[in-house]
Amino acid sequence: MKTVFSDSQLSHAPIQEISDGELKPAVEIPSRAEIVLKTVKERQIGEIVAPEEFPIRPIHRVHSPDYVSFLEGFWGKWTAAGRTKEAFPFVWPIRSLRKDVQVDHIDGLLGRYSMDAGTPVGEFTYQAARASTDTALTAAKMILDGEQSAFALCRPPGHHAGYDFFGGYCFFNNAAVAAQYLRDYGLNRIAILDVDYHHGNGTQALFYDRPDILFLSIHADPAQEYPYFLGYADETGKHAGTGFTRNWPLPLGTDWEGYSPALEEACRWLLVYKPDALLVSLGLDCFERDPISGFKFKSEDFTRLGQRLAKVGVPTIFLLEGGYAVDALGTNCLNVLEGFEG
Ligand code: Q9C
Ligand code: ZN
Repeated sequence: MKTVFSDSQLSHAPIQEISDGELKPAVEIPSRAEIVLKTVKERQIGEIVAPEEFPIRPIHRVHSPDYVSFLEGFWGKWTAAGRTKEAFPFVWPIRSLRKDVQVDHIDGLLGRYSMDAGTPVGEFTYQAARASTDTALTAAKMILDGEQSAFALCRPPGHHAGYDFFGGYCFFNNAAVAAQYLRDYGLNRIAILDVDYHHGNGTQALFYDRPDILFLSIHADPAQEYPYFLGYADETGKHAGTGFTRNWPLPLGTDWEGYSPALEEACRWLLVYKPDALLVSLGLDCFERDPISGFKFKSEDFTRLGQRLAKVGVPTIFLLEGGYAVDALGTNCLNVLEGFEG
């Protein structure tokens, strides 16, 4: 399987994040991608190619143009306001506040276009997010060109990002942009299986009313874990998309034994749906030593995950999402990919 990656994705380099009432060292850091890339080379799973540079159009198919422009112009506006460090939002237009005013202040804009205060935005965030999406799109193009699998080594991740907001370390929804691209270039049915530890709220919301993109997610119960406000079992889609979203929220402490029945059910949905392509939002944060997560996967369990997905028998793109136990990230990621390749 080919891997897509660009050094430009390393330029987004958060320093700190707001967590548990203090500023802590950021966990979504460039070394995550570097160790995965290093392990791809060591285990020789295939060629590593740089992404093609795509125009903005495929991103505009999923994200609002004003959100994209906000991210693009963010650093200029931030520094023009005299700010020098990375940025965090701190005020949001929620219940009782006005959503219809055209905010122009940078702190207002940060809240207007975000879902949380835990996602630092820096000088090169836009550039890296574009490169990350280019990586996903290049992998999608490989599938259109007849490859049976591809690995998009995306960073920053994407699955929490929505139509017009960033959050959860995500800026552009790489999996969603790739899925829409596959639809626009000839495939009829796309399935997204999100195995990141956190619910993929952005991806789910983007396709919630659509039957042409099936969204399946196995994750920590949002009653106990971020993102708290989406990812419950009763969310199954709406309008024409009714029945085309499925969630398996699992309790903290879930290990492979607790996880695999949900995975079996998800795979059965894939067999029924018969997608033309499968996109796997591949978070590796189910790992037992992940510093911000509460599942109990061992490294060998990631091999099992890859093996099970191979049996689905559909052209598959793996897109890196979360996973923060940096020292084990390469091993766990390549275990999935090698398990899949058999
Ligand atoms: N005290 C992804 O895995 N909250 N995003 C962490 C820690 C945000 C994770 C709070 C978690 C977002 C792509
Ligand atoms: Zn995650």
